[in-house]
Amino acid sequence: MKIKEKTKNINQKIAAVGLFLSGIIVGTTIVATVSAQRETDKVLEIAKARGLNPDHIEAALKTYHPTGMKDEYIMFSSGGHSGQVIVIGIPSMRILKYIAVFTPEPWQGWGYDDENIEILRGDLCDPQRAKLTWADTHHPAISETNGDYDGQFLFIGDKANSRLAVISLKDFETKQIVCNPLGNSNHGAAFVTPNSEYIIEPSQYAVPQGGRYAPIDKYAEQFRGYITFWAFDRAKGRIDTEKSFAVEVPPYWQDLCDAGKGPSYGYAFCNSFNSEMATGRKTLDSKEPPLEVGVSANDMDYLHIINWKKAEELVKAGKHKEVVGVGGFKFKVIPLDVAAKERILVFTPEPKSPHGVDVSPNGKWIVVGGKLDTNVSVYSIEKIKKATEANKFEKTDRYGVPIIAFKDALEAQVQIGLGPLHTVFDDKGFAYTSVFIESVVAKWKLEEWKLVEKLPVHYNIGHIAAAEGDTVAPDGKYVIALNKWSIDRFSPVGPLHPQNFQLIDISGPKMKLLYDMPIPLGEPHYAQVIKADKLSPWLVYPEVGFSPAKMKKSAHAVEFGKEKIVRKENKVEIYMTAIRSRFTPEIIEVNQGDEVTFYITNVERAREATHGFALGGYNVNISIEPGETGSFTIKADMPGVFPFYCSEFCSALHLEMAGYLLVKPKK
Ligand code: K7E
Ligand code: CUA
Repeated sequence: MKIKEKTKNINQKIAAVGLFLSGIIVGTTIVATVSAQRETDKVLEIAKARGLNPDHIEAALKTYHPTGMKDEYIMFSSGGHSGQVIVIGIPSMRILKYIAVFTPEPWQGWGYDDENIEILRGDLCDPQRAKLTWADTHHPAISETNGDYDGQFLFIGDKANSRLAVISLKDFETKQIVCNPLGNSNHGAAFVTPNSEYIIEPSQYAVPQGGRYAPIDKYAEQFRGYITFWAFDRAKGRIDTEKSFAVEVPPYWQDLCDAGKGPSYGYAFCNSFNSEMATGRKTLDSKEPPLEVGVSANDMDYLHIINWKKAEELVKAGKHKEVVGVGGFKFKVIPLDVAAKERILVFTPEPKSPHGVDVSPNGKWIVVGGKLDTNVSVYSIEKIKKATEANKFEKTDRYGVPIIAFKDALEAQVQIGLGPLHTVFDDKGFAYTSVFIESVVAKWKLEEWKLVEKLPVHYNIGHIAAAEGDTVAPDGKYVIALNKWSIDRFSPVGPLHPQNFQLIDISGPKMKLLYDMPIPLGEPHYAQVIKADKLSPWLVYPEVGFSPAKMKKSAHAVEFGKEKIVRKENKVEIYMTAIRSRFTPEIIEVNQGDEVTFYITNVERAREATHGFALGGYNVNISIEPGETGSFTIKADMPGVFPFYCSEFCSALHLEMAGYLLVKPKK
């Protein structure tokens, strides 16, 4: 009986979809003509042959983009340990670009061009970090104005090496990398304050101040964490390292942060998960607990509440120290005792192996997920401020940091499932939390503090992203589950599986799974989703001879017809132009041992007329986009004849776009 009813239901649904499809097929008239009916039958036949049910058909209709149709949203996803950023169209889930950030990438010429080699070396980077060729990117952050994405810049952190990158969304290229001289790992980077005044980078694994050596049994005395506030100079599009500062914090292994907004503007909230200060087994036969046990011993760790507005004033008043860090670089630090005394740093307990912290769109609520908890814990900024102003603390920690009692800061706990991690929001007052252990997205209602629905995802969701879902004005519509495991979702490709991004429709009363997208590049962590029309990238560079690194006309640009070769002793400079389908000059002869620099200007103004410059044997491939001046330098120590050619298929005579570098041997 029940099965019959169900079948009837499905049949009705299919008929409804059929009617809907016939409506589409006949276009403006809704009259189901005979030919439309035939088309509908054909569609339903395909669906039947492929085993698709009405939900699948609906999902296909909501995600399919015929040729030329563009996506409504753009997602910037971390590329995990690929060290890159992945740009994805939503809802089609098509990959649009990998932005080269910390890792060399030949198509973009990233790491081969002189100017971007310099960016990769980084600012404030010690010699070791200046040589790195990979990173573990975790959290991308789009620049904000008044708490809303403005589409101008993107920031992303490198967990492995405590670095931060600035990407311009004018050309989707990396403009700056900074190293944090205070330590060797971060995690929460990058999170921006509501006007991108600062980019927040918390350290993760505590190390001795400034990256010095200290024995592990001096952990409590000498190891420290840092919450770094990198000052962003929007006009220059660069981090101003001089104006940046850090707040020293106890060695509790800080995790993610989020910036307050509205009533919580001026604050940053950061998690920690090793208030035990566990240091693992110091010897192989040690009876001490291993790290994962030691670090998880306490039921509570500390939510760090940082008043960055006040910290900024203290730095202006000179109440900071200059710490000499890794590589001898100096950095402004507000010492822990000052931070505690001035109430720049205040704690409140947070349960059970905390991970994500996310501020609600109205700025009133701070949502914390605990990896081993079944609740999300919601804190009230009003209560936090009230307790701080009234000096109502239950105690201080061993470093003198005041602690607000859990009950004095907590607004509510919502039981949503085992292992809540990260939370994003929609435009209707709902929150969506990733629940790792249970493998679900949990939808719950803010202010009613009630679980509404759980949707299974495949599998073990880490982060979660929503359309503008961490701004003051989320769009609703879509949530993307950033699942860590795909297991059986795709055709097997060996033991290393891709991750699985799942697109979820949240526009209706029930969440609906629309699409599975494999991510085969690295393990992404966070992603942000911006309305596509907020981006206005260049289609060609604004003028001929443009340097993307300097974001202005290159000093080495050359006009078409004014190409030249300049020799000064054993230095040779080649000022070359590229245009379909010719490099000028084409034949270049140098002597073995010369230092040879090519400055190549792509004089094209046409969209897509990119030329690549590939030089075999010397490890060179640069990308010279329309208007760009690219450059590279080689030491011509290999004698011989080396063909160079254009590595982008730019025209019918693209193979002919070539030349020779002749390196004449020493006698
Ligand atoms: Cu934001 Cu993966 Cu770095 Cu959680 S972390 S999943
Ligand atoms: Cu230029 Cu191919």
